[in-house]
Amino acid sequence: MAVNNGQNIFTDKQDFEDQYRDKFIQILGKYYGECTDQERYNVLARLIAEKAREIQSTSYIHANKQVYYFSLEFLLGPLLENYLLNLGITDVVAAGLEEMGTSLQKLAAQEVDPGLGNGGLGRLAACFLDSMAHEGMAGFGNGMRYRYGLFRQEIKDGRQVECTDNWLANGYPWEVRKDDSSVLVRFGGTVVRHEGENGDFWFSQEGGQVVKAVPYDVPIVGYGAKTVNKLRLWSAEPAEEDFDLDAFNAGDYARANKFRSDVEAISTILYPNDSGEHGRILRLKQEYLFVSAGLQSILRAYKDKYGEDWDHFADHVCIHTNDTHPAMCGPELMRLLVDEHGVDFNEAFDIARNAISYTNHTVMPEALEKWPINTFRELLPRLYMFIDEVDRRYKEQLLADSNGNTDLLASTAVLWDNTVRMANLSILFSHSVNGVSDLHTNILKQSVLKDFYKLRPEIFNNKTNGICHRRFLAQANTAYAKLITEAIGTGWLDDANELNKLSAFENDVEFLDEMDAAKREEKERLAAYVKKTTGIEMDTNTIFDTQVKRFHAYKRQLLNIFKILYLYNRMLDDQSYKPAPTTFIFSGKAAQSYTFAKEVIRLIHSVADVVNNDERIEGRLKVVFIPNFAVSNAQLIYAASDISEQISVAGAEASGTSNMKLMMNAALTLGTYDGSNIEISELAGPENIKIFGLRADEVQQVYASGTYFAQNLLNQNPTLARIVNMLTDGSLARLSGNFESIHDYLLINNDPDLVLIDFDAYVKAWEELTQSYADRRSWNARALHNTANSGFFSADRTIREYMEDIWHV
Ligand code: TH1
Repeated sequence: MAVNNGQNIFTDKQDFEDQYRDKFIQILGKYYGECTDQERYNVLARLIAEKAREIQSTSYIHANKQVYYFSLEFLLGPLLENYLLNLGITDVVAAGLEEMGTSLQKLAAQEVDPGLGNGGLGRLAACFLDSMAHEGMAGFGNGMRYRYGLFRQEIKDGRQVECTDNWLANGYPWEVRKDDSSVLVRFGGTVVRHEGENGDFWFSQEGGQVVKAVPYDVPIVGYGAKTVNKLRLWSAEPAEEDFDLDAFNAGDYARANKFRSDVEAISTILYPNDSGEHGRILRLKQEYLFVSAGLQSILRAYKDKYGEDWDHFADHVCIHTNDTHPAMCGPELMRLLVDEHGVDFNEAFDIARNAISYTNHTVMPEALEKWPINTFRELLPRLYMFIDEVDRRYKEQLLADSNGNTDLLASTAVLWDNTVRMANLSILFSHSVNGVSDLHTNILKQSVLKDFYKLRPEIFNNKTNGICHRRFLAQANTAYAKLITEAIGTGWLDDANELNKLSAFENDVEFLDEMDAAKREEKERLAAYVKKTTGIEMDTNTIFDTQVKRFHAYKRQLLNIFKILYLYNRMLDDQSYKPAPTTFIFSGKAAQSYTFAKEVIRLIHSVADVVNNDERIEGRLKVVFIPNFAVSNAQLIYAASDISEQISVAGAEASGTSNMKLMMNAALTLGTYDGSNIEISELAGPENIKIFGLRADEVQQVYASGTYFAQNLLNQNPTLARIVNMLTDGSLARLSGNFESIHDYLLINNDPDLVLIDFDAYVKAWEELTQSYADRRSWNARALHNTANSGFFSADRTIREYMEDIWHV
């Protein structure tokens, strides 16, 4: 693919400057010179978005097949620099801005980082949008425009404090509101049966609450600027006729407004706290809103193009469901086809199944969505009828096929135990089910979804995750990217496999020394950010050992902390013990209601308080927690890291994606044999990664045998027992008290994530790995080998596999 050099967008920097200056008058009615940096950023983004839309209007009209990626989360990150890179106009814009007395860096710093996702799942969706556009396919995102993103994390006295993320405060210049594409979505009410004169009948849902779903479109620019797609995000508003005018006229503003606020609540926040029935209904409403609105707008566009030729719907439209959150796509598509377009029931089912595919992202039982049938039916009475009927026919068929054996029914039916099981719903309505790493897909086939696999093995497939290497390497790590491009040219931006050409430099000492300088530059950039945001100093001569991701017990941040306490204790005991000087970097958020995870964050701060302030360790160990992990600071962190901590209990992390980002940025992985770490180790080779600990099958054996007792293990391991004691003996209590609940998790709950079992192997692996850091050339050669073999993890590759095997584009 030819790389766009941007010349058809701005002929030169003067042309850019002229167009940019004009925009100020148009948009703000004042001159560039009178504006703040925030206003200047806004106008710049509006100009670039407009350029993108001009390409969009010509790029996908003729596509024969369109893919719609349904996801409740899209974690886009800042877009300006990414779009300049993809459009090929970074240099001309930067030069123009310099001419005008400002800088790209300064304006880019004004951009918000929208938190419309929790972590890996939401970021994956954003990386996929980038790759779909890069691959030149018509691939659109469909999601929710939350009024507030995931909370902003502040740290007070070592504790996480959640603050509102008012990301729309200065407007969002990339989006365009499309009033004329609004659709209505109905909740509640009753189903009415209508009869025609010749005995035919049909149903309609009447009454209840009608919500207007209003789309906001964000252009998605592909690298090379050939294709610009869009992400459509839905916002919930009251349908006009429902405003309670009587109450308003009677002066009862609270009542008049109640309906408005009830409706707007649907798109107010991302993933409300899982506790409480109210929160659960709100979540279900969110899921239905973006599913119904998205499908209605797809059907409208389809009808405009192909008329009522529904038989061929699945030849032209793919609906991909990101986890079970959009599971209602199947029955909702049927409902729309049957009730509004007169399609026959069986035909509608076939159309839906042929169009829909599903990705599973986790085996954690608590993430498997289930809704009480009563709640579900009350909120979505007509939709429920479709689920009920499809499920009834499914059960009938299955019983007939299996001679009355009910085992498969119990595991695979949708309606069971008075609940609607969303994973089962997703699978029943999909022609493809995929996991997100080799190991994860095998676990789905062999255990979590084994009965589905028995019944329809052909629908199961693996699609190992990928990441946007342009954002997370080219853009994030400017120093290293420059070095790479000087060595192998720019082809790797287009095709990440070209990173392989870097292998030729693994013995080139000059190159390896330049890598060292590049890494230091990135460390300094991170250190400056940390200094500015927290006041903490980071020594860029130390190893940057990084674990950044959501806080969750299975990800075992606790194991990492125990290692730090081990090193600390040992240094105090033995003055000749000198571990490699290391800065331990943590970053990530814990769900508001996840008490254990929040305690682990508090523990990190207490350990930092003790270790960082103890002169006896001579600054060899330093613990740094970087608040408010988000795409923007993640980019800084990955680029600056030497070690990638990927230490989940084996079998629990479906894939992981920070492991890929860190590998690409030349960090060496220290990890368990879990998720995509296994594929990393195969690509990097055993000398260039450090694997430790129990394997997934061994973990299962430990659970199954029932012979593991954490207390027994501690009785035999005094070093570890001492660390566990520190949780409650006051050693770490100075900042904010002891850690009884973590102590209980280990001893009363018997260490459910096997932290204690893997501890010795982990410490040994860390010591071996960090000892090898001293020989920096050999370290850099291994780091380079990682980058050189990381091309596989470009989301471009992942998307090509989806296109070929699932979407048939
Ligand atoms: C994550 C998985 O934990 C991670 O292993 C994987 O790399 C990533 O998805 C992308 O595939 C998940 N995030 C969520 C978020 C919600 C529910 C389930 C999952 S699984 C809200």
